[in-house]
Amino acid sequence: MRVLTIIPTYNEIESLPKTLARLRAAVPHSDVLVVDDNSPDGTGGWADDFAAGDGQVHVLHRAGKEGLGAAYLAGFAWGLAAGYEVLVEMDADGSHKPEQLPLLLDAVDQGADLVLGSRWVPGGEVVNWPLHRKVISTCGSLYSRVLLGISIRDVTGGYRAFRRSTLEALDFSAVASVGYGFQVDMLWRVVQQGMRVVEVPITFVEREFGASKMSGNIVQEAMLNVTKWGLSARWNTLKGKIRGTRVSQ
Ligand SMILES: Nc1nc2c(ncn2[C@@H]2O[C@H](COP(=O)(O)OP(=O)(O)OP(=O)(O)O)[C@@H](O)[C@H]2O)c(=O)[nH]1
Ligand SMILES: [Mg+2]
Repeated sequence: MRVLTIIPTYNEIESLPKTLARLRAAVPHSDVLVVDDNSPDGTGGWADDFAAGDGQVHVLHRAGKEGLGAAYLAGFAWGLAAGYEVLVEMDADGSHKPEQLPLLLDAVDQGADLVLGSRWVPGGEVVNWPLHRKVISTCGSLYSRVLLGISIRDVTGGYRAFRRSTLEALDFSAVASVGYGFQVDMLWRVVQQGMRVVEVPITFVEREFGASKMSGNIVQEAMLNVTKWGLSARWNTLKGKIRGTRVSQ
């Protein structure tokens, strides 16, 4: 299968070289697309130099910082146009171990439409996270599970592998969320299509270098959207039931 690993970057000059070297060594058959939002620290220029010496690495430059979601959508569009069969999401900061990518790709091979690298299934773990991050992440996933009525444990994780046909079934123009909200948004759309989502355990490692782009606004956006989607799904089910009752009367 032709695999493209997409790595969005914003000021990752310290992390990207290590992640890219590890990825190229661990999964040499995967091509790579770095999607850089004109990082002030020169990450995009560094990636260009690297790509000049490695024909499997490509760089997509965007004009400015528009959030993780917009960067991934641009990366997916690029990858689909280039004919890749599997499109992978991976952070630049070392949190997603390139050495574990084969686990995700195996699950695609076995038929999954979307594979989630999961911190919260047995065997999954988080290394070096402060307690408050664990609490936010587990509570966020629990809240989404209950509201959306899904059994998935890690809804916000960003280490994922999409089958090409999965992305082709989605309407990118309707995806407006940024940050974690983007990950939940994409997952919810895939679930609603009735496609097969599989979680595989991963070891998530807190970034060693650079600054996190996580913010209170991003958490808030995700929570608000989940509430909206969950209520709207319940409302639609209820409406269906009421209609069904009327028809059968
Ligand atoms: N192109 C682009 N990449 C981004 C943007 N925001 C974040 N990223 C990248 O997306 C990945 C995840 O971002 P992080 O800052 O690590 O966010 P996080 O993983 O949610 O937060 P931490 O766990 O604290 O690191 C990293 O590779 C970032 O460089 C953006 O606006 N544009
Ligand atoms: Mg990170």
